[in-house]
Amino acid sequence: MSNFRTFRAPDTRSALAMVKAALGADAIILATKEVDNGLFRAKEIEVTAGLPEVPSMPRVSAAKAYAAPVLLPAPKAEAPAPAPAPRRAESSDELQGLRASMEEMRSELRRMGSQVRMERELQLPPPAAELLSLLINRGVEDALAEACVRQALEQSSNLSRSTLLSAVRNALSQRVIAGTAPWISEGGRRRIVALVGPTGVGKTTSVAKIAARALMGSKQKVAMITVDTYRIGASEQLTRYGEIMNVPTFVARDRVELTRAIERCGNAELILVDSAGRSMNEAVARQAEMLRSVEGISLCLTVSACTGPREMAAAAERYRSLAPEQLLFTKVDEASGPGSLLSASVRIGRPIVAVSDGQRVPEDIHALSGADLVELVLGERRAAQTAGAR
Ligand SMILES: Nc1nc2c(ncn2[C@@H]2O[C@H](COP(=O)(O)OP(=O)(O)OP(=O)(O)O)[C@@H](O)[C@H]2O)c(=O)[nH]1
Ligand SMILES: [Mg+2]
Repeated sequence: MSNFRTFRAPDTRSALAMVKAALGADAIILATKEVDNGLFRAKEIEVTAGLPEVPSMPRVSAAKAYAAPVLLPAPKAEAPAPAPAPRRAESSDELQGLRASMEEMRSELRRMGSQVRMERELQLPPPAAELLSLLINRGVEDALAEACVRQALEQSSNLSRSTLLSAVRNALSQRVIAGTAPWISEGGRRRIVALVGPTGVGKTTSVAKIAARALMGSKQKVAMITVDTYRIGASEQLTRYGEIMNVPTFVARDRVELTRAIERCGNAELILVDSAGRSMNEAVARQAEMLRSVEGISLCLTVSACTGPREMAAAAERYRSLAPEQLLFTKVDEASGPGSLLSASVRIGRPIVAVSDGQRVPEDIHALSGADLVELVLGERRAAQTAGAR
């Protein structure tokens, strides 16, 4: 690192703007602190920043540099024009590494900016502001994240980061609701579970995963029904899984056909219903009305964990009228901050019965305990690594 410089401004935003103007977007922030200027002058924010050192070019001796074979006789009268300086060929790996560390620096800059803002605007002590910023970066809705951090502050005997973190863990686990996985047998009692939710989140794949788990794990009798006659090829997708697993699979276009299909499932202990992903509220309501005509059916709202907090809140509101009994989160493997699953569960007040973290059927689906879900939200562990992954 070279060119250390300090910048002072009345607030963080202006100080960071000064850093950017003087050192450019690649500047690395080394430290920020509040400077008390005494009784008669306002406090200031001091930022120390520097620029990463650019790796120097390897030195090449003049003799070596001109050692290329001479194809034409050199002109006698004039001195030979200097050959271009040898340039080191950057490998694409090096460039990629450089780009990744620049991106890291930028996000660190953003994180520190938002942390300092939280310290000042929400009047939080630094470790609490850091944990709040962590939760928000992990996708937890702002208000929920703040409530957890404030609760942690009230219950912590001291303000060390580790004490606060365990209090935040506590606050999160009081809110997260873990449920029983749909593939767990309830002693022979018939269960009918329909997966509903936005388009393309992984409903059909999850139906196949759950069916395979129930078949393999507890040797239950399983049947599948699809009411997705909206999208071309949708019913074939489930039917194909049915053929591979040797599970009876039916297609139902309306209420009457659905009732008939349930009858045809015979003595199946678990009946899984796949539905069409719809984005329009009326379409969602129409489909729900058809599904609710089945006595004892349980709706499992399936949402991708990649959905950001705002979109997740909107999806939770859109499907709230369906009164889903359970929640299933998919694509946890692709989510940089799966914290929005916590907010959705809190909004709807329903348990998370499974999370899916990949495309493999049936490996990539897990039932997590409340504690495991908290670790997933905090980014301490991946779904498949959680101690309780079943
Ligand atoms: N990375 C990842 N991909 C997944 C996961 N679950 C499903 N997918 C993939 O997501 C894509 C869509 O999956 P589908 O099961 O067809 O989704 P759907 O919700 O049934 O889609 P519609 O019926 O069109 O609404 C497929 O490529 C799946 O392999 C998951 O947990 N992680
Ligand atoms: Mg589907």
